[in-house]
Amino acid sequence: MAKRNRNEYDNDVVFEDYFPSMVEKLGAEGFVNELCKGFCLLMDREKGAITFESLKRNSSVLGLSDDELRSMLRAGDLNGDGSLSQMEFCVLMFRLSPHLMNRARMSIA
Ligand SMILES: [Ca+2]
Repeated sequence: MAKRNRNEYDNDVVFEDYFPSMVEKLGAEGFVNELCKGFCLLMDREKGAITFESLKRNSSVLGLSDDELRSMLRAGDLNGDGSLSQMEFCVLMFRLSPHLMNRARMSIA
């Protein structure tokens, strides 16, 4: 019986550990696409943005405490509306990984 290995977003995936190998594998453009998928997983579907509540629902996946979730929100919330838009989320993820940012800039430019 052939087994398909498509469940890359299972609960045991740790985001930060996953980044470098993902960029290797996907290239910067593919990495951004994966970020967008990550955003869709984490966002509040009614608001279309990541909120503290929507992060909290996924806190077991992220492995972060309430305080860490709050500081993640604060760090990424550029316009101060208390939630992360898709753009803010991508910017935050890149900021959390400075060397990835450099590589992405090189391949996008
Ligand atoms: Ca915001």
